[in-house]
Amino acid sequence: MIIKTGVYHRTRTRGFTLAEAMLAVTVLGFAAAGVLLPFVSGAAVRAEGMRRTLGAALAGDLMEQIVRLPFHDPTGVASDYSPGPESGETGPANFDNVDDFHSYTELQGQVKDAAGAVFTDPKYANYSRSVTCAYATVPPQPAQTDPAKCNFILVTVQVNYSGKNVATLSRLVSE
Ligand SMILES: [Ca+2]
Ligand SMILES: [Ca+2]
Repeated sequence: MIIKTGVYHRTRTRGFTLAEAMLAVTVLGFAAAGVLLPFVSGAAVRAEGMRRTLGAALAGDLMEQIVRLPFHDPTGVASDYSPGPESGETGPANFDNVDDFHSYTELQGQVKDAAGAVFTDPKYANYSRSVTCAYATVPPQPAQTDPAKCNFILVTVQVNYSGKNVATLSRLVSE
């Protein structure tokens, strides 16, 4: 009986059964997936990082363009505190005060440089930008519902990539 058991063991160690081989292949498959996954997600993270970096630059560029304008419209009515362009103001080229940029939008593929020309480089093709301007107060000033009593404008620039927000920049402009 002892000798037979020894022979049995030698037979068993000659090779893998089909089930064992399949198990080994499965385990190797999982191991390979585990090794490759970090590389795949690493590339995705890098691409996302680049989108956000360019998005933040586009937000910053537009913000610079906005905040260098005067707080009040130079030719408008001093009591006009309704955000948005005045009559005849059609775009950044003739916007003459900060709140003219309220609701300003550049649709996807229409993002413009500081001179007003649409970027032709394909890397800008999926970006869009939008702006809101809201009259605001800053503590310790009490909150005001009347914009005429506010001496700040909160400017917010949002940049999207294929409709997904990649950068949002807010700045307070004082009167
Ligand atoms: Ca204006
Ligand atoms: Ca205005």
